[in-house]
Amino acid sequence: MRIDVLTLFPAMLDGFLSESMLGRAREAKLLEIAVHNLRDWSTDKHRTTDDRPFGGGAGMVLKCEPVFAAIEQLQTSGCRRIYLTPDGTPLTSALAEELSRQRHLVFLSGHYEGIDQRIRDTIIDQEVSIGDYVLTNGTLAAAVVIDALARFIPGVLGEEKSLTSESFTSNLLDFPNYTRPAVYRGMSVPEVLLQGNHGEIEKWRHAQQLEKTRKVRPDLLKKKP
Ligand code: 6GU
Repeated sequence: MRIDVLTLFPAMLDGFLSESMLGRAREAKLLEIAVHNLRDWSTDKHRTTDDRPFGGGAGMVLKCEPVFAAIEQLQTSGCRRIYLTPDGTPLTSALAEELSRQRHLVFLSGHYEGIDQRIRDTIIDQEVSIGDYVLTNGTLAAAVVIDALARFIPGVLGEEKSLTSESFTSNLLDFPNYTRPAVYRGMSVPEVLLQGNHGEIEKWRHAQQLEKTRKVRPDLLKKKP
């Protein structure tokens, strides 16, 4: 899969996209990611990308010219052009999985008070939010969406535990995990995990998942599995 990210803060992504699983996925060519500075498409000598809003009000608005020029240069036929914004469709595991099956994604990170509506009306295919809170700009949100979708690309997780047993696929939160030592500062690992009876371990883990989900996310229990 190919991903292009358009942002005013490319340095926010450099380290993130080179570390850990994403870094390895890129080295293995499972993912090809390019981060671009929107300023590179500004046309005036001050490298302007924003301007004052028509109608007045606080803050600045991302201009049409650099964004249209950038997206028109980067887009390919059939690619999905996504604008990261708190008023977009909420990101879910299902959406991340769907995005992971696309051949080419172009992410546009907003900034300031917003972007010119004509961009959203014409060269954006989908608007995505990562939750009900507001970030200073969409660049971290783009990082979150990329991380979430990368986990669904075959080969990215390697020997990690299977995706199907996970919280937002099964609608149950995870069970508690333990490793050696069996007793640490007087705290013992639950006996059932030390006995090696896999049927009993499965039952215990499922009960733990139900209890945790009831306590923390009762809304998940009402959803279809
Ligand atoms: Cl996608 N962008 C910004 N700026 N804030 C957010 C967000 C996106 N999703 C949640 N909050």
